[in-house]
Amino acid sequence: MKILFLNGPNLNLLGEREPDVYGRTTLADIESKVRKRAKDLGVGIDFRQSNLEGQLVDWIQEAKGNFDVIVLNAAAYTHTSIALRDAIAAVGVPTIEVHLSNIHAREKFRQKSLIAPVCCGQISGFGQKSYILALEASVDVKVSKKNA
Ligand code: CA2
Repeated sequence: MKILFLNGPNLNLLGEREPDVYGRTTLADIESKVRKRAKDLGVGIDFRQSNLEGQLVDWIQEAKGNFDVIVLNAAAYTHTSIALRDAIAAVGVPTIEVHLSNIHAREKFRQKSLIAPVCCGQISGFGQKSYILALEASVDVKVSKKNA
C-alpha cells in the first residue's frame, strides 16, 4: 500500500512562525513521525509540500495508479480551491482531508472546506497527531474498499 501526503501553502513555515497557533513542530518533524508509524504499519509513503496550487493539482492527478490513498492538508486552498476539489473528484483516489488546527473553531472563512464533499473524511484539530490519525484511517480506507 502507498500513501501520498500532500501539504499546501505556507506549511513549510511550520515551527518558525505563529507557534501559538501551529506549535513549534516543523513539517520535517511531522514527516519523520509519519514515516516511523508508516514503517510500523508496513505502508509506503511519499511526503510533499508546495506553495503552488497547480503543483498540488498535478500531484493529485499523478496519484492515479501510483498511490492508494491521498492525505491532503490543502492549507488555505482548502477554503478557496475549486481546482483542487475538481482534481480530487476527477482522479477518484480516496482522499483524506487533514488539518492541524480545528478549522471549525476558527474564523468563519476557515470553517468552509470546498474539498470536504469530495473527500472520504476530515481530521481536524489534533495538531501533528492529525497526520498519524489520517495515516491510520488510510489503512482502513484501503481495507474497507477491498471488502466493499
Ligand atoms: O490547520 C491547518 O492545518 C490549516 O490547514 C493550516 C493552514 C490554514 O490556512 C488552514 O485554514 C488550516 C495554514 C498553514 C500555514 O501555516 C503557517 C505556519 C507558520 C506560519 C504561518 C502559517
